[in-house]
Amino acid sequence: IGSFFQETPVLKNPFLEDALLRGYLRRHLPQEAAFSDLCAFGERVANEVDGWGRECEVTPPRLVHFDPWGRRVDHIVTSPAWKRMKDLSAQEGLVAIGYERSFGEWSRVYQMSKLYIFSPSSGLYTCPLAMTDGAAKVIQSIGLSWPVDEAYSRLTTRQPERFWTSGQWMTERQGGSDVASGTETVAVPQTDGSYKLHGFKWFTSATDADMALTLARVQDRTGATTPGSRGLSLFYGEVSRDEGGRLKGIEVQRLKDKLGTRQMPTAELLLDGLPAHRLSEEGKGVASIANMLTITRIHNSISAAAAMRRVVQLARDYATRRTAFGKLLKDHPLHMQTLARMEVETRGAFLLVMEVCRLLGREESGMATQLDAHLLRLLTPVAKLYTGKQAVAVVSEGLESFGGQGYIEDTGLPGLLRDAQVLSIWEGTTNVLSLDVLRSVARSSGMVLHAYFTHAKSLLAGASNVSPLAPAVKAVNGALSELEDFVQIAATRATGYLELAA
Ligand code: MFK
Ligand code: FAD
Repeated sequence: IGSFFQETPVLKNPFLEDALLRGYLRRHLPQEAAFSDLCAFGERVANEVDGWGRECEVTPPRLVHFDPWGRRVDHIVTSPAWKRMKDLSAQEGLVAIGYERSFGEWSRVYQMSKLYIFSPSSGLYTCPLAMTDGAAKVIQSIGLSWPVDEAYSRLTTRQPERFWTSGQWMTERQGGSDVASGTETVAVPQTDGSYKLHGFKWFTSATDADMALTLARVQDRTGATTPGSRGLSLFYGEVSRDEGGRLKGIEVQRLKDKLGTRQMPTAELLLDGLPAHRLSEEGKGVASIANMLTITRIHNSISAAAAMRRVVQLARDYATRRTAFGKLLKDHPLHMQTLARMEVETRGAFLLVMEVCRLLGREESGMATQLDAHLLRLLTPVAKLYTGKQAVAVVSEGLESFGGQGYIEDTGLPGLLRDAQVLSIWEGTTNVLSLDVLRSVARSSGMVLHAYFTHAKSLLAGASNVSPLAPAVKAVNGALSELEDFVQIAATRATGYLELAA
């Protein structure tokens, strides 16, 4: 049999291993407190949390429909590691940091840096955290009054025993992208001003959440509803149980059998009289949940960049251990070229996503200019759709860099690829987000594009100070102006086409 065994790639502190992340933070957020927190968290991720993430993967959730005596209970049983992730998330402030704003306009960059380190080891706990963050953002923007003030304080707390997560129930069988015509769920008004929801939610992730934001159509006295987007309102519902242990107004139909994200339950839910409160004006549901979409799409982009970073870190480490043709992989120029290409993609993704986080932080701390606001609206879908695609390509290439071992399940590597595949599907598919980019251009009369080109030129202006680059910068500036004219015309045409198609 022989005595040779392949060496395992070692996960080192993902913060200390990431020169780009540290360099970026040193430039923008040089506070010692943030550095030492990220360093300590990185140590914890490598030595403790990564093992829990693996436990979540090998102990997926299961649904228990009935108790031993035949009563319907609909219990989603999750692993102890999944529950530890919840406590850890509260303790480490993975949602709270964004709302405490201790680092002012840089608080989002700090929060997202922590999530970036955490994500590939989190056993997909980043999914409920994204939706929790999104729900807190929606509630904050609507106003912290009853009945959601208590929910907000629980979503943003650092105390594990008080911490709540939220679901985001939008997709129904008829339409996940086309929520406007696909939503059949109705909200029946009650005499006390609350509602009861009846409908079927086709995909609900991290369904062990404590509450959810969802969309439904308010019924009038005759039972009629308004079709399309103008008939949708935003609702808040708590997931709770009656004295008999039965879910109030919800039946868990089944758990989805998924390609990836297996660590986390995704359920089909029958809403059968779920008690709920309307949060938006009637007919303003989509516009009101848009804040949640912005936050979850940014989280998605962070997860995509983080998956790329993780596979590159592991592949680099492996290249220092594995020998082929008489030398280490790192001494094969062709292999290093492959790793270098992955590194470039990862860096590009990281910088794009961090720019979006920076803009979000500026907007939330009241520092954003109009240009910043336009850029945030434009770059959020761009970053989500682009990094989602990059993640699949880079992680796939990354698996190949381990040779056959990259295909072997208990190395933990294949899960990275499975989980990357969802990033371009949920929270808006690539094409749907492309249309969202056009929507943002159209609604702003082209101002978002103008903001983009102004921003690109200001970045170039920085480079023109480096004298060897000056002629190139001048040429690119000219090209950018021409491109802006061209893109504005194309966008106007595309918008006209969209209106025709609608
Ligand atoms: C690891 C990280 C993981 C992250 C968590 C993942 C968990 C999984 C969770 C999910 O997948 S949840 C389901 C996510 N579903 C989607 O993302 C739906 C995809 N479809 C779209 O995004 C459609 O574009 C959309 C449903 C929003 C279109 O709806 P409409 O009703 O056809 O759009 P319309 O009429 O253009 O817009 C209605 C209003 O919303 C308008 O405002 P006004 O009423 O004030 O005019 C729009 O401006 C506004 N709006 C739409 N999209 C917006 C937006 N506002 C800001 N930002 C946006 N992106
Ligand atoms: P469709 O809308 O039917 O899209 C099918 C195809 O058509 C796509 O390629 C799409 O790009 C394309 N398409 C659609 N419209 C257009 C158009 N106008 N122009 C061009 N192309 C178009 N949803 C929730 O609400 N909550 C959750 O927690 C949740 N969790 C999920 C977990 C997982 C693991 C998965 C896979 C999905 C989850 N979803 C959730 C659902 C997800 O958000 C939807 O699947 C997604 O938005 C796409 O909707 P759909 O499945 O109806 O696809």
